Amino acid sequence: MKSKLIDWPTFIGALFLILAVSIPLMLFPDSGAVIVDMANNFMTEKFGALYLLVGLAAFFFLLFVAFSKNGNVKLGNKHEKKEFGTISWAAMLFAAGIGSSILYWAMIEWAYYYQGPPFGITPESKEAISWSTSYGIFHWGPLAWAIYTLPALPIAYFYYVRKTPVLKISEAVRPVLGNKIDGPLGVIIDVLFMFGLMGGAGTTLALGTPMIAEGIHDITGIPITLGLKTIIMLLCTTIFAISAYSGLRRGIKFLSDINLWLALFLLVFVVVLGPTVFISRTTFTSIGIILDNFFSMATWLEPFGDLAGFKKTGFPESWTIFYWAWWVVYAPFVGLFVARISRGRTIREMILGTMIYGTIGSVLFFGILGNFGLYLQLTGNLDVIGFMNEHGAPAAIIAILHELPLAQLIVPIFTILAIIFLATTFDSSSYILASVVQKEVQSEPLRWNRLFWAFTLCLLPLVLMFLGDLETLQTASIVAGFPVIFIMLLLAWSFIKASNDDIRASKDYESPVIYIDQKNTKKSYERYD
Ligand code: NM2
Repeated sequence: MKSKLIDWPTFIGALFLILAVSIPLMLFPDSGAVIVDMANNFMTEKFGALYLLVGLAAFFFLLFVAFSKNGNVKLGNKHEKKEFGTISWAAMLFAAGIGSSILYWAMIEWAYYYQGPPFGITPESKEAISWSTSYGIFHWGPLAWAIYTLPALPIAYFYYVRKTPVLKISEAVRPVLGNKIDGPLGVIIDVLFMFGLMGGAGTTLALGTPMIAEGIHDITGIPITLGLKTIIMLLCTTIFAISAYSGLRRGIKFLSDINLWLALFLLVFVVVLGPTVFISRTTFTSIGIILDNFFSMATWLEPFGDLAGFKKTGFPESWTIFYWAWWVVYAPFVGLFVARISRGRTIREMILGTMIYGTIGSVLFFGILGNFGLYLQLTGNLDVIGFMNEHGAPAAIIAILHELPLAQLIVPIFTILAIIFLATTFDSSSYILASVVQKEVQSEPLRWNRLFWAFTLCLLPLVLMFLGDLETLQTASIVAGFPVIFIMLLLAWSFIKASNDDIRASKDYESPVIYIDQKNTKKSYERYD
């Protein structure tokens, strides 16, 4: 019986938690928004240091693992080839982990920093401009990608090395929590992860939908109404539901490949036909600024903000902390996904690949798209900031694109790319949500199950949009991310514990690629049972 494959407590638990949060928000949108706001402020102000610590800790932990013996371990059998070539692998990784938000923020993040810079710098000064081109890259840079990679370690390890056919977060913490994860504790861990991912997805949809609506409005002249936004959400859901339904190799890989080519086209177009020299010089300089200030950027919490009459900017709460929370909620999902596509690679390849390709991708988007907008601002061709303050960020994004040659072509391409970027994040999310509510995943989770989560991911933001507005959802990641921080800790610990045990027992301890024979893992595995 197929329904026996479903892990009903997790399935129902996740659904229940989502409804328990959404229904009150739907019924009382105004007080709901106030409460969400309070919860956000509470989390970011009281636990800011904890969120920032996650970024730094994940980064150093991964570097340590990559260059230790643990990094030599091969994910899979001894002579197994890589399941996906490196380009497809990097494209899928980027397409899954990054959604339409990169188009949104790469285009416009600088404009916020320009007006509201960190470190007490005068807004709109030359210094503020330098920071404005660097901070976006930092928020999508190596620390952020490290947050994404960490959960992939234990998950890939248990799936391909110990060959446990379960794609679940709870399974990946078995070495630390032992049998307890077979009871309610395991269900709680999986449900909290699913809840986090849905919060992150809510943030993504809440930002992506207005931008896509603006693009469609620009192309067709259809006014931006609730109806248009609803159609957009439904259209995106249909695309990603079909993709998730067709599975990993056909649907998800196919969309990721188109995504890659379209994105490359857009980037090359802007670099070549835009201010090439300005873009390259500014991007290069930003990398230097980030390297020079890496630790200050990673730890700045504005501790004297409102003391001694200083003016608090709220920059850390609105940006770095919010961002880390947003990466955290997506991280176990990206981990599950990266793990799933990394068969045949070593742990080191997986870690360095994710951090390096991921960061390069972010640098390209922010460097090219962001600096193009900045160029328009500085040369006076378009007052992006004035426009944004008056008409909002999505309209400013489209206005920037209009400054390119062949804008009639570029706006549709940008809009389609945004839809595909959204779809490639959501198809893999529903694929993973479906995997987590199954007791076992041999090759792919059940089809109806994938479809179910595809629609659930979109349904709630849709209803919330009708009743309130999307703004409440934009910061959903912060609250939903809090419990996930602790799950991240368990994941790291669990990986080290299990892989150290196995490596010690392995015959090719000294070789550059360590293949772990499952027979040797048995003993250590049994200890946890
Ligand atoms: N992250 C990368 O909306 C999206 O692009 C999905 C967002 C966590 C900031 C991920």
